Amino acid sequence: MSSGVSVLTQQTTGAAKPPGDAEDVGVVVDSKPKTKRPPLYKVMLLNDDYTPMEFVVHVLERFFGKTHAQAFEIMLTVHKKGVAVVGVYSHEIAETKVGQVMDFARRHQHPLQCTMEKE
Ligand code: TYC
Repeated sequence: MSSGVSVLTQQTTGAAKPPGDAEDVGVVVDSKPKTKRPPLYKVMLLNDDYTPMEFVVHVLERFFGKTHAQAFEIMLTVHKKGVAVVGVYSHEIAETKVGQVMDFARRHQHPLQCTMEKE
């Protein structure tokens, strides 16, 4: 990131003097650089009473790149606690994951819910 201050030899006035006079050389201070990191989003799975455990494990492997052991552990956390964060992503990636899971669950007629929330 830049310092926010740059010293430039720039004309600061131009009124009655011929350009290029020494007194006309000034200092320009940049405004503060205000680049922001893009927000991140938690993607969460919610528990329900009907979606089979094996289906949730499969979702976690297929769409979230979890190993079978990781997927089983996360599934059990959701089953016991009601919800768990399964990953943190940019808005676009999070939206894609949520869409993929919701679509996959709907196609298999399971009520599994997947949501996203700004971190
Ligand atoms: N509670 C479900 C059952 O007993 C399993 C389950 C786990 C469902 C996680 C959804 O996100 C979920 N079959």
